[in-house]
Amino acid sequence: MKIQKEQITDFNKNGLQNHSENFDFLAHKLNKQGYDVSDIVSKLADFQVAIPSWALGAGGTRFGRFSFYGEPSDLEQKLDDIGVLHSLTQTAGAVSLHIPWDIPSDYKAIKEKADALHIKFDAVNSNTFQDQQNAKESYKFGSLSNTSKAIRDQAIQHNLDVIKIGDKLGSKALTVWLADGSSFPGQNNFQTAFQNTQDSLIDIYKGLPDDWKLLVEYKPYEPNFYSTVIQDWGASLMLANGCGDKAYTLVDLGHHLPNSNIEQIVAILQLKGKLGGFHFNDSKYGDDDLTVGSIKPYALFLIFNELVYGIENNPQNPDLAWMIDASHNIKDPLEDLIQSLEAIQEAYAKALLVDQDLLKAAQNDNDVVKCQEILQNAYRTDVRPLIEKARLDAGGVISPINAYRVLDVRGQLIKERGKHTVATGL
Ligand SMILES: [Mn+2]
Repeated sequence: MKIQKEQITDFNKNGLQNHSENFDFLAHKLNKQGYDVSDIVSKLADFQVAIPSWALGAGGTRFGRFSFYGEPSDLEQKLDDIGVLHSLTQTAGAVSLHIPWDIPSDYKAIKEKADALHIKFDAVNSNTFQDQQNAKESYKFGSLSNTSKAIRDQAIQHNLDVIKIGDKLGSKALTVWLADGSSFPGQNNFQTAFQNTQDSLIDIYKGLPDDWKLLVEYKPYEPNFYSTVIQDWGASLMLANGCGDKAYTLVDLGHHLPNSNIEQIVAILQLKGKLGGFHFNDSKYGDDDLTVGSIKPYALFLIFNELVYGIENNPQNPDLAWMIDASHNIKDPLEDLIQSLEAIQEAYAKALLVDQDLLKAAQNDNDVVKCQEILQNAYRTDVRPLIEKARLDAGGVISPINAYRVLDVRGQLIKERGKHTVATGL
């Protein structure tokens, strides 16, 4: 299924008048306050978020999985789905592949398809959290941290293979997330597990092409429930520093204990030039992988406020790899992703409205009330006309969710693929 330009133009006809009125009203107001509206709109249009190749099908929980009809059954179809998202939103111009779930069978064909859909290959993800068919060694008790050298070597080799696959597609980063840890006290020696992980990561790092990054993701618990080898940003940063300049910390919003101050974590990592990647989702309790912005939109805004500050003020920090890392258990995955993309753009737009000079002055005056007013004035602004404008300028639709439903995308996909397809890797 491919969305045609005429479909987009047709769809936009109905809402154009309304959009223009709303945009003009907001732009006039913001211009009067000294904002450069066209600069904000062009920053929004430039902001692209990678869609992970495992997010196009229905996810599940350990209690079950409920199929969603018309799911993509191979990588080609997954790219088609991202193409649909990108045509409508103009903000999903990248894919993040999971290996081995999505190894291309024909690299040239896959690259051509992605090019035609204007999709880039972002970070590639390795998988040593489950055993692969015919694998010699098992990761039941850990991979890069394992006490067995043979198991560590197999896990290192897998990561080196993933780099080779990504390199053929134009990826520039490897993301490593480990399930390694222990479920019971005494099961692991913390120091040995950490040292083994560091040594293994150094071996992987040695295989990294010069223009690549190694992104080290952390998570406090799950699937191990007593300890995780890379449990927090401190552990990740130590491991990244132990590897070298091309290794960075990756922050996943759901990988924190409740009430962690994530905005402070991203601020300090940027100051140190060590924030490499970012995974979006939302959560109420743990790594719930819910739609971005569905539970704590204000927290997301505060995080974006720090990210925007860092992008402006920390040239020592590289461009970030942005990715949605969510699971879709009861919603249509494509609708869920559209909602996430919208929430990301909204938080970003609001953060761009924070007057950093005014905030700095209020901070220097210790005017606590004014500091809060500055942040919340930005947060309370309805920025949706700015996002619509950015999408329209780039060739997308005014309202992606409405367009998705009016064009009956899911109905078309079911017609093309049938009801009972299951996406790989789930
Ligand atoms: Mn993640």
